[in-house]
Amino acid sequence: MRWHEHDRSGPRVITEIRLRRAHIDLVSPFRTSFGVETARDLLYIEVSGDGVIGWGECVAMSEPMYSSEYVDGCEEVLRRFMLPLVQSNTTAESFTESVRGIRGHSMAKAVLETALLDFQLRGAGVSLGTFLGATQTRVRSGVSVGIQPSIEDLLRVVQGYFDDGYLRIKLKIEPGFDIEPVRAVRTTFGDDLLLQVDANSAYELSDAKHLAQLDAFNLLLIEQPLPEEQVASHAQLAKVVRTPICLDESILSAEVAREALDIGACSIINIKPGRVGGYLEAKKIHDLCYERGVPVWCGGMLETGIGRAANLALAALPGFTLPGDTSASARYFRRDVTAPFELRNGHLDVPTGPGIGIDPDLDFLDSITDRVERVDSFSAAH
Ligand code: SMG
Ligand code: MG
Repeated sequence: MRWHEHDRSGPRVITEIRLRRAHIDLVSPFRTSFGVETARDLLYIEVSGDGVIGWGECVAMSEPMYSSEYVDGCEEVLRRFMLPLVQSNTTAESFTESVRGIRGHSMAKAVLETALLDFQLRGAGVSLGTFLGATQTRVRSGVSVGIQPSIEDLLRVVQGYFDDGYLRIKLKIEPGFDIEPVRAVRTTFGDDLLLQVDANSAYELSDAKHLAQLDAFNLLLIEQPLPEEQVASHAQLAKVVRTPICLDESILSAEVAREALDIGACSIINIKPGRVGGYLEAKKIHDLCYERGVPVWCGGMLETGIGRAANLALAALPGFTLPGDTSASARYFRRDVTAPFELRNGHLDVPTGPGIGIDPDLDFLDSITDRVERVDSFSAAH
């Protein structure tokens, strides 16, 4: 479905673009196999015109540890190579076409594409969920649990999320914190708990036998055990490990997803719009997997309410049959930049308003903002 099919009043004209940098503390440190996050270094793009503001939130972290992108680098490539391509009538679709020649930098592309998409959908009075083809009004919510100092700490943290009502628990693992923590959680919480693990590429193919010990715990999946580039090695690993392999970091586009599925590198995919260049490419991956009966779920990058709202719209598509890392605002922040997303019976509601369906609390957002700048390359072009 194209956005103009819904358009009630003609396209809005973009008159200004702003780039905002902000920061917000996490409620607790989040440790993965690649590092510890204690705060979120934020970059938002605001596309405005005719009284409408479209918002995008960049998912890159402050350091290039999850992937090669990092938030200051995103700002640089946006300013130098992407924002100058935007004109008053640029749409998400035309922008995506125009940056096809820029290699990589998916997270930078995604934040601008999302702001453009939100702008045009708000102008047309259409929700992002409707635009993408959402079939659910609320989505099942999972939570990602960081590596803890001890198994005792892990059990306490998991108990807290279990009591909150999360419907699926994901444990971050790394060599030295894998089999025993998983065993402890499985034993303590029983066989009915939906449980999965995420290694963030911390293992090698030679660890296959070690990882096969996880087969004893009836996990939903093991996420990204091997390095991003080693897609074919995952197909080898899948021959040794019975637990389904899910790829995250490796899946950079619908084409990579197709190839990974074709060679048996994974049987489940974690879709993160930021990692694949935006919601249009994310939908393509969904459609491909849906057609093939491959389950997908929506990943998370510690987003504030702006990014979370958009992810919920995506997670409402019919192929998202597994709970995602779409947790409530309180799992991340003492106060969110939007009205908080709250868990109700383990679900989050999908916003229904135009575009991403939620507005930031500007007073609060301003209070955590380091700088907001009008983008000159855009204004100079008009
Ligand atoms: O948003 O709840 C969230 C984070 C979920 O574990 C999560 N994300 O590899 O899937 C992943 C990680 C990447 C971010 S870690 C800082
Ligand atoms: Mg992951």
